[in-house]
Amino acid sequence: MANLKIQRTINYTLKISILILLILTPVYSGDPICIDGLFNDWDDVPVAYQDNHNDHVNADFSTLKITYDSDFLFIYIKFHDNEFLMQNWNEFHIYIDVDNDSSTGSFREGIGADLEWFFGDRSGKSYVDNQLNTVYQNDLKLRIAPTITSSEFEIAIARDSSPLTLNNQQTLVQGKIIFSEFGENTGDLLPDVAGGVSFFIGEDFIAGPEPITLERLNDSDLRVVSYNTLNEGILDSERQGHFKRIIQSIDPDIIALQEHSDWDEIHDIIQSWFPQEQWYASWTYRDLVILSRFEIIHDANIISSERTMAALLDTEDELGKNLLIFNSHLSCCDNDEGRQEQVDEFSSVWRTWVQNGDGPFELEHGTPFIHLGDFNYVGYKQQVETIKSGDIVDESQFGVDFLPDWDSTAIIDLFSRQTHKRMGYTWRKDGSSFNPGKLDYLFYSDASIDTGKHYILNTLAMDQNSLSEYSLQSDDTQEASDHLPLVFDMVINSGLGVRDGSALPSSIKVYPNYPNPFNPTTQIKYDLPKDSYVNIFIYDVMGKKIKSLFNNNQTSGYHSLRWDATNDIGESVSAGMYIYTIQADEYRATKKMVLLK
Ligand SMILES: [Ca+2]
Ligand SMILES: [Ca+2]
Ligand SMILES: [Ca+2]
Ligand SMILES: [Ca+2]
Repeated sequence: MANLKIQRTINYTLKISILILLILTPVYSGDPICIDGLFNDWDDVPVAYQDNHNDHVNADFSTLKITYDSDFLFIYIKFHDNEFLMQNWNEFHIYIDVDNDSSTGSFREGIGADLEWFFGDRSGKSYVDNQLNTVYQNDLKLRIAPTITSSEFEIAIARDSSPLTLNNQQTLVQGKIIFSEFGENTGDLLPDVAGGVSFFIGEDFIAGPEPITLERLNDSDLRVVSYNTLNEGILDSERQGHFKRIIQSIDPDIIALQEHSDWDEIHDIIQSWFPQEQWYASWTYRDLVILSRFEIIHDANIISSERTMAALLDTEDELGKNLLIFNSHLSCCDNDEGRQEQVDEFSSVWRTWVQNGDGPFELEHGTPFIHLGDFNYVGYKQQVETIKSGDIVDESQFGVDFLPDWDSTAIIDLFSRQTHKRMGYTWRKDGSSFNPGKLDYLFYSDASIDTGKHYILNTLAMDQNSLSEYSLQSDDTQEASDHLPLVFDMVINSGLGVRDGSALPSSIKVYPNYPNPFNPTTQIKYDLPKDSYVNIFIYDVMGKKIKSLFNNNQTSGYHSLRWDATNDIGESVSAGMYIYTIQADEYRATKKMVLLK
């Protein structure tokens, strides 16, 4: 009798437990994180742990977020204050219990860590079946952004990497994470109590990004590519075929090369790849050269180290103005002082040129300009700041700060991603201890230039169909150079220019929004042959209306509206696909657009 009672109680308890489990088992969902050094893609990811303030020695961990997509485990770490360099100058350790089993791996703060990664040392340890293996960034497919100092970082580790699958013995589904300031029991520990921060990986599939096609949005867009060709790669017979396919598929108007010191052979090669048109080449300054379909009016060295050059291109017919290109290859690696001096000097040269007209050649006020190249930015973020906003560090030698754009504002630091992957790195060397990073930059004067399409080409990330479409091979960018080409289209006339024929459109027409994909604004153009009641609404992919862009009577003619990626209450919306509809009387059109962040 007593036994039966116990049995019934057990059954009852079991039923209740299962019920509770069913109710409490959450559905885990990943997030489409782009490792690019921008963090708005983390906005919707819940905080996994908020660490105490002032429980540290040098570096005070604050916020931890954890998510995943189909390829990567993503970790976001933010500090309460100060800036740090993730791949150097620190003793930060992360411990990951990848099988959620405290009896396997190295026991630490209540978890069994099967992977320890020492960020500042760029090495780690993986424990599999009680065997210890030393691992490096490429074993994890470790990607971290930004590559410069920051108070927040986004980190990706491949879910199929050997340390996370315990040498293919498991699929990563659940684990625990600890961050430690010094890799020992001093300094800040995250979390503040033993046991780690748990994470779970659901069975949801996170689709890859909408591929960025290689073509221009409009034939009239001017395209520039910045490319460090690694030790005169284009002249290297072993690599020339890779470069030829890459450059031909990009089809640029302007090519800015770094690590290229031959002064004229390059011109013949580029010309032979594009025989239909005349190409022009600048003089080669140190290892910098600019090639262009437009005549080069002037070119010059800009700073004493010869690490920045300029070329003025005759784009009068295309832009109504000439175009100024700065091409830089700054000092490498741990030479932070050298890089800072180079950007300080650049800012002072530009200030003198703009303010006093005292430069290497005559320059018309308002000339559109971009500054691109291999900036080797792997240290202090101040060096980026100096180029962007003219904030000079050594003012005693280089003079006062100077906002570099024509409208006395900062210029724009372009954040691009790879065409087929949510990654923003432009440099990758799998045999190096350094994880891939953003070393190549493009800054542009937004007072004089609008962006069209822009991307980083990484053929390894492209599918076979896309490769075939552009006559590319999977290993092209990998074999050509340790840098990837950075492509930027300039939009000068955003479609509002001269129209021939009658003053009024003959039929109703809605054009594709432009640019698309876009960030952060896009333009929607449409023609009305007669006065109409017009409404333009924007919907998210779930079909929810998020913005009424226009809802009123409108006169016949050529119209355009801008959408700044905000909803009806003025909040910025998240990256992704959106749908816009235009209704004018009985006419209705629906089109898709993609917001990139
Ligand atoms: Ca990001
Ligand atoms: Ca802390
Ligand atoms: Ca374990
Ligand atoms: Ca702590």
